Amino acid sequence: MQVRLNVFVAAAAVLFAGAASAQDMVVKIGHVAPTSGGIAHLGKDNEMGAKMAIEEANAKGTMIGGKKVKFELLAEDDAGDPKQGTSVANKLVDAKVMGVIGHLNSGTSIPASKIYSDAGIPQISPSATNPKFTRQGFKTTFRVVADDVHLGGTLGRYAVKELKGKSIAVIDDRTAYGQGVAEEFTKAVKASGGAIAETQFTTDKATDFTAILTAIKAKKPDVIFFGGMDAVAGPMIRQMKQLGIDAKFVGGDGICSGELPKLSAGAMADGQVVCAEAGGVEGAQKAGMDDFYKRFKAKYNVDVQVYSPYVYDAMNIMIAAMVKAGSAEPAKYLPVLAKTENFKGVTGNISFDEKGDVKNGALTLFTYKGGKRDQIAVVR
Ligand code: ABU
Repeated sequence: MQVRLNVFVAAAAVLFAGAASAQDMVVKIGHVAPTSGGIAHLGKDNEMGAKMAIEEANAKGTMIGGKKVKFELLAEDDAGDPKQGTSVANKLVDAKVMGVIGHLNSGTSIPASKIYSDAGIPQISPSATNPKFTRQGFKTTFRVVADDVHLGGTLGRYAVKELKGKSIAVIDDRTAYGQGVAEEFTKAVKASGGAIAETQFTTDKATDFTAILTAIKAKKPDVIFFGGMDAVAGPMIRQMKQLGIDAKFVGGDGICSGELPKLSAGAMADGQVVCAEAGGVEGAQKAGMDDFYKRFKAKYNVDVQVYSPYVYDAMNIMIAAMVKAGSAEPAKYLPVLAKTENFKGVTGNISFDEKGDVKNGALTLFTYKGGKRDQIAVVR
């Protein structure tokens, strides 16, 4: 009889493990990224980072205000489209999420931030780098990566001083991110004593760059900067090779993915591409990032693209603020979140400034060798 009772208790424990019990408090957190379209691989990378953080928080039995919490991830796809971005932002507000991690793109994060601000819901972007995102005066808006002033500025100086660019061409995809980072790059080139030989534009959906690359080729470029994402950069690098353009190809975090070599169909030469991730760790902190990369690969059987560690940290920062505040109510934990100081994340120690930006953000410069990202340096 006792044996049967034990079997029943064990079976019930298995059945209910992982499900919210009557005493559990359910806390919904939204995540938004483009999980369809050209940069779906980046959006899925972000979403997996969010899921990993949520699952770990649930597994360790996180308590808020004396209650065990079951976090629920409401993952939405904005397709990188500003209109769809605002539509899913409204959907998440209606679903009564307590916070949002996202969006991935600046072009979606910026319009969505007004909706979250109006609803009083904290939003942390792990990857939107346009400076405007945190400069709108919203108390609910945060980001855990450096911005385009830092990205474009560093790359502009690098193009002149390290790559010794004499004929520099600039292309951007006319998105909030692409245009913004290209403008900052251009300013830094000029401030470093360089000059821009040619400026061309494309879109974030374009696939044929023959006309703009032909115009650039006439200027005999030694450096081409692209403000845009890897899905466009890959075919652009391939077409540069087809047109016989032997120039360095430089871009921000949007091109700095694990997928870029595949997207360029192997057309990039070793050391030809220089890009910058909008964060970075060095020294003793590198162990945390390396460990995340390993755990991510073990869990999902795919490599990190760029941003998933930043999503993971953003989610954990939000949860830590709820725990510290003893409440998941946005009005209660928002002031605690804003005071985040020295949070020990896998992407480094994170503190927010008065705008909601990461303090003293780092960048990591990479090139590609043998089809793999190869670190050049971490710079602040
Ligand atoms: N930071 C690059 C990709 C995301 C964005 O800012 O649009």
